[in-house]
Amino acid sequence: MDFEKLTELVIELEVDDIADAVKEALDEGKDAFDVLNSLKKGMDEVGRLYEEKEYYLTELVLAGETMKEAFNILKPVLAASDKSEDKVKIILATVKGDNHDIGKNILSSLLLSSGFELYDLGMDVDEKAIIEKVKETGATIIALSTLLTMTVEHIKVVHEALQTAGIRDNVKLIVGGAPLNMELAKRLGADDFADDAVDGVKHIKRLAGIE
Ligand code: B12
Repeated sequence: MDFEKLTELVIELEVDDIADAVKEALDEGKDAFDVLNSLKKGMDEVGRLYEEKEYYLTELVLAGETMKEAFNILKPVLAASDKSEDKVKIILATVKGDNHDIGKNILSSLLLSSGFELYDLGMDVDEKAIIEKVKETGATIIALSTLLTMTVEHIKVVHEALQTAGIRDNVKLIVGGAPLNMELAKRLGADDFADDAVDGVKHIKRLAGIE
């Protein structure tokens, strides 16, 4: 299994074949980080095709699923490696009261393939769980998703709970989801907003001082 083929499988959204291909590459003795890089290359291309409107949301969702399948195989191998130190830690969640996670999961795949250490808390997550995780992991970035107008206010709840806990200045808060825009995000206490996952990764890299 060569690296170009792995990249191709991601671009072609081969969700059913990717796990076997990754297994094959690892069985051949290929380095898990090189495998990850070839998958990331595919994901970068998917991002580019999306930005150029050759791919749409359906393709982005499928690419997310494809990466998820690949990560299921890669994760334990990567976790066992000592190269995974000094990574920027990110907490990702859909806010309390909101059970939409498709967009969050796309962002999750993109962040993992960009080499971040990710703590995905899932959906319907309250401020207590987020603060606990920040304290436990020392994460410096919190990324929150919300799709419901009804739940956007929960971003403010998280922002204020971080202030109360005295750790607001230790983290950057970025938010996304259809009912939001930069102005509203800032009003709710967030530091940043991005309107899609591809752009979200770019913003997060900037917040982390990587690019
Ligand atoms: C799928 C869906 C559901 C599924 C969710 C399944 C799941 N596991 O996620 C189910 C059926 C469970 C559902 C339930 C409900 N839903 Co619904 N749902 C949708 C639907 C059709 C698609 C959402 C979606 O996944 N889009 C695809 C993803 C990829 O897009 P996305 O989430 O916007 O994410 C992108 C960006 O926003 C961004 N992004 C997202 N999060 C983040 C975070 C960060 C940090 C960053 C940087 C970027 C980022 O990146 C993503 C990719 O580029 C939308 C309508 C629509 N067309 O959007 C309604 C919609 C969101 N739902 C709606 C409603 C009202 C509901 C219900 C209340 C319905 C009901 N009466 O029960 C319940 C709520 C349940 C709850 N408590 O959450 C409304 C919300 C209206 C509003 N403004 O409040 C919508 C808009 C439909 C409508 N037009 O009325 N829903």
